[in-house]
Amino acid sequence: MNHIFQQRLAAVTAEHEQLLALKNEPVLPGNGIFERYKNPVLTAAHTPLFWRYDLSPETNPYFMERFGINGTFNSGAMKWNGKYIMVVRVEGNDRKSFFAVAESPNGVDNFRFWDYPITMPETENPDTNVYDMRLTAHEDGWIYGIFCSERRDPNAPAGELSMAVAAAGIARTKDLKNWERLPDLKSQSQQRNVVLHPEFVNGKYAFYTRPQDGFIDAGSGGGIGWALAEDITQAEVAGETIINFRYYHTIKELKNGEGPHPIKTAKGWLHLAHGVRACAAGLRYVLYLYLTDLEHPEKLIAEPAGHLLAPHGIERVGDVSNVLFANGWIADDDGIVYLYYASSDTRMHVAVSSVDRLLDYCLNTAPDGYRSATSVETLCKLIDKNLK
Ligand code: M1P
Repeated sequence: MNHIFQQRLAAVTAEHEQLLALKNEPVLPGNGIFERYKNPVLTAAHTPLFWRYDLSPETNPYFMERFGINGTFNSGAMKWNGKYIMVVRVEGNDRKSFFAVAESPNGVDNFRFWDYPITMPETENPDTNVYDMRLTAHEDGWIYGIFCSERRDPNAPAGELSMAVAAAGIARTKDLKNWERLPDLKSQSQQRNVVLHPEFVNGKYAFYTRPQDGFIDAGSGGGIGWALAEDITQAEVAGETIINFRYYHTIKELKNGEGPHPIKTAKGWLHLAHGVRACAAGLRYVLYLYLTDLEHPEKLIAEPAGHLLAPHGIERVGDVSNVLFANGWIADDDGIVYLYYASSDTRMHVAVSSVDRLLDYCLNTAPDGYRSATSVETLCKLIDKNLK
């Protein structure tokens, strides 16, 4: 038997097993709102060796990678059959993303990929790239995956190879293995970060949208939108309204987008979203929370100023640096919330909180006053309270 092959197979297998079995632990004392966990929960190195290597010494004598994985990020999440599930955006070295399921028994470590990635059916207009799935177990009985479908702009001039069109792809499943692809969401504008609300609203399917002027620019889009659709099998954005606006000199002045579908709580729908601003280092993506009315999920009740989570330490660096992005969280039956977030378009992390704590944060953190003077007012009120 080939010596190099055997040696490398043993070393790579041992390293992989050690990584998958690594116990995670909270970083304490934290800020009281949530606890970050020490290790990323998924990286490219977590993907199965039988995805990356040809395991035959005859056809792969040097035991070299035959299919490179570049990143595992922007994952949808749900609790399913007692397991913590992520539908992960896996990106190959060829820059194509695809979806794959990883599961953990406890939500914070030991995530393992299922043997096969998801084979997502295409529409008659094949996607070039698919990514960032939001999972919704809808009250109609289906599990929906809404994701970005990207295709080359048909109006791109010859030789212009980066103009693209983003649309919301829609698929549904009962077992996370077999997916039925429905027509993409019809919309006047390009769409990314589209999310399906878990309940019917006035008997209709409700979508959180993100109208955008171009593939990258939200432009005049205004913020996170809301649209109702009669029929999920022919879903169309008609009469979109903006429910979470962008503002000058805030964490979301350039763009924002809904994260996973909101969590239903006694005090309203708890939303997680990302906000983007531009700076000399490029775009900075952070995560923020807002709360909407239980009966009218499109009506804002509360929104703390600023970010909930921003890139920190190693999270700052990756393929697209200075980015936190979240499209999956799980609210467990005991009220614990597992917030899965990706850093720098590279890897997945978890932060743990609870519905009570996130509501407390949402309802008792001052909103943005949009001026330095109002921030100082807010701070002085707290200092007064503490020092009197
Ligand atoms: O690279 C950062 C993120 O950029 C896009 O998000 P948005 O449409 O809000 O700008 C997406 O491509 C996302 O996947 C990516 O993480």
